[in-house]
Amino acid sequence: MSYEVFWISGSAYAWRVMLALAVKGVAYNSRLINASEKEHKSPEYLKMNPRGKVPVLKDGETVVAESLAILTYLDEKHPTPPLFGETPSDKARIWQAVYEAENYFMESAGSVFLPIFFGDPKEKAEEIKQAALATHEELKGYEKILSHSHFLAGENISAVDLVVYPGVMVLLRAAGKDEAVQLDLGFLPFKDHYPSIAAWMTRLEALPGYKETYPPHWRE
Ligand SMILES: N[C@@H](CCC(=O)N[C@@H](CS)C(=O)NCC(=O)O)C(=O)O
Repeated sequence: MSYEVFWISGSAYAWRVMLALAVKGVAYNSRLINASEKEHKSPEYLKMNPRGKVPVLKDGETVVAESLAILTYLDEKHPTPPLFGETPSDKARIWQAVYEAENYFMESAGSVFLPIFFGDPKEKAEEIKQAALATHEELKGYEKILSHSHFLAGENISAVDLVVYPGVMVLLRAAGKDEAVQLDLGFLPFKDHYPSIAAWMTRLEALPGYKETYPPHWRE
């Protein structure tokens, strides 16, 4: 039986899961949720995830929410290529990087992109600028790593790449909005500021199956 992935177009968290399936070459049924119709708050959906959030992965009777839990589940079921390393020290190193990405990069990037998408960027300009500075610090760290290795945890793709990539994409989408351009947050043109990160993004975008993971409403 094939997996079902419940997702919202443009969700960085759901994107991780679809990228993981692409990396592992595993087929899945896409269940794209219409967020404006609040399908993720329907009684049927809330039975799968009472928090009403995406992503959710359904594997027969098994239902998993929380993107990192889903990545772990998929890694157990399809160990090749491993997303969380093979040795204890690799696992620790990758989990450390994943938690750092979640707690520092996504935290600060979210404080940039959420008010741009859902708030009032003019009113929140100072907070957004502060969060942008913290985000640049994290990006500088990634730029340094990627200037001498192909992926964020070494020469092989791992969970940390799948956590950071969608976050960068959503950040750049927000940074390109007219209201954000006026704030001069220093992310664009991204390739000029962060050439090694940009090259890594191109590598990830070459994954077979990448195209299906791209947010459909971004194509419009
Ligand atoms: N910690 C969760 C975060 C999931 C999350 O925040 N999803 C957002 C989309 S990016 C969502 O479903 N938002 C809809 C809502 O809260 O109504 C994970 O890693 O899966």
